[in-house]
Amino acid sequence: MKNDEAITPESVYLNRRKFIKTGVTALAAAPLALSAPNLLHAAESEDKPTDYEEITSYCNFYELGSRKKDPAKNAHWLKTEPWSVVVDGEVNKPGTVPLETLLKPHTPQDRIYRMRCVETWSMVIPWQGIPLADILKRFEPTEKARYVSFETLLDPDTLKGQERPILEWPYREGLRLDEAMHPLTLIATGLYGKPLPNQNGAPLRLVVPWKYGFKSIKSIVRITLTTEQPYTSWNHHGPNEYGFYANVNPDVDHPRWSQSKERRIGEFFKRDTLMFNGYGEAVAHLYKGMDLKRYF
Ligand SMILES: Nc1nc2c(c(=O)[nH]1)N[C@H]1C(S)=C(S)[C@@H](COP(=O)(O)O)O[C@H]1N2
Ligand SMILES: [Mo]
Repeated sequence: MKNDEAITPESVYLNRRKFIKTGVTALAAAPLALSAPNLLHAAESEDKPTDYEEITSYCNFYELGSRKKDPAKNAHWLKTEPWSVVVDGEVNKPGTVPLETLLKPHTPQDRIYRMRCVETWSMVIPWQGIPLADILKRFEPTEKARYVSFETLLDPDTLKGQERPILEWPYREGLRLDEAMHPLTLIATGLYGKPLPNQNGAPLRLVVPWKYGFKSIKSIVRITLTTEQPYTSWNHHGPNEYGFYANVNPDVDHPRWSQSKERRIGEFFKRDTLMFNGYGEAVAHLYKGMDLKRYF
């Protein structure tokens, strides 16, 4: 895949850094008086976006193969039309997500987020999308809703990765409701100003920038609000290795490797991993009083 003119030039994203810095200053000065837009600008990444080529060719999407280059190569296995996303469970108005409006090229907002994989690589990705909260509110979560469960398409005939029992398919992830409603939590429908490539989770995927990459489930077909903590694929696969919370935390090692450093794709030297992937000012309050070594 090659960059072309349709891609918003990198300079446009880099020019926004000044704007973002203003947000950071505001945050330091008055952390409690923050409006949501300021908080978002503060939390957005000041780092240089990773090349489009890297973002779309170095992927984790086991349904399309388990090596990093497989999802781009096998992207055509995923058929995104027709597509529908059901929202059900603890909501007053169950139904389907209005994809016609959501996937229109000009409706989504730009968000530049740092992403950190539990495998210790990271990227900076200019996403387009809309906050998950804006979607969930339309379905009116009930008073009993406490968690949100997400499911990827199940279709082993075409998604050949699902023929192998690496995980229990379909891929499933979950968030606590307050995490799901946080303004940083995004349903992404594009990157670099272009529709989401299949290998990055078309037509829509979750992005939770303060958590390890596996929380950011791709190619979603179902969102269920629940009263109990939902099943999640990686937690089921290895409960000692992949916690339900999966917050980026340099102090909690994966049992088989350290989480204290990361390699930004495109860079040579490793950098220190930041608590909550650097989004602590925006999200630490969600975990007040919790032992994050126990709830890892
Ligand atoms: N359905 C599905 N979603 C998934 C995965 C997957 O294998 N299947 N991999 C996860 C992991 S481990 C990571 S790090 C991110 C990677 O997103 P990217 O390939 O767009 O960078 O997707 C996450 N979402
Ligand atoms: Mo990951």
